[in-house]
Amino acid sequence: MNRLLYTAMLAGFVAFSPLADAIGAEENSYTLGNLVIEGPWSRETASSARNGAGFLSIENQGSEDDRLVAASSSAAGHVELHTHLMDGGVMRMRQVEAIEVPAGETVTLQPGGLHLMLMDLPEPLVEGQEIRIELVFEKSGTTEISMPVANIAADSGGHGKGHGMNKSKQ
Ligand SMILES: [Cu+2]
Repeated sequence: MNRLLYTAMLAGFVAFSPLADAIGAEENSYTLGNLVIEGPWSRETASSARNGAGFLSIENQGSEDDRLVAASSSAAGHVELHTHLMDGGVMRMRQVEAIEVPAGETVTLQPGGLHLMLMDLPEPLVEGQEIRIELVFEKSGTTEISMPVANIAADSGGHGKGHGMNKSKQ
């Protein structure tokens, strides 16, 4: 798509969105069956960055375990489910097959932990933008959410501005 057109459409979308003046607002909440998805946010990316990350929390109010098994976004080539693991004193990201959402529990995707990995970004993520993310759950099905893009310095969980690939390497 023509970039100017895209930018214009995006500006229109943001202007008419009730979230336009509440970027990163934690009250941004979605219900899917027994699941409540809250506070989705992403972080702007450097123009050279190929990947970004998405964060949110998922509360399972039901009595049956569920799992997040896939995600996708028009803002990314593809989306992977990632976690962080310590490996020889270095924190590394690793793709996981699914993110468990046990009955009665809340799972939080956050910097330094579980996250959505937005791979092969066609365009950098820009602060103030909102990207659409489709989430696929094994039992509850599929939903689409809007994910505001926050400043690059937004709550990094003390892990610096990077994505945590080598954060313990000084
Ligand atoms: Cu990752």
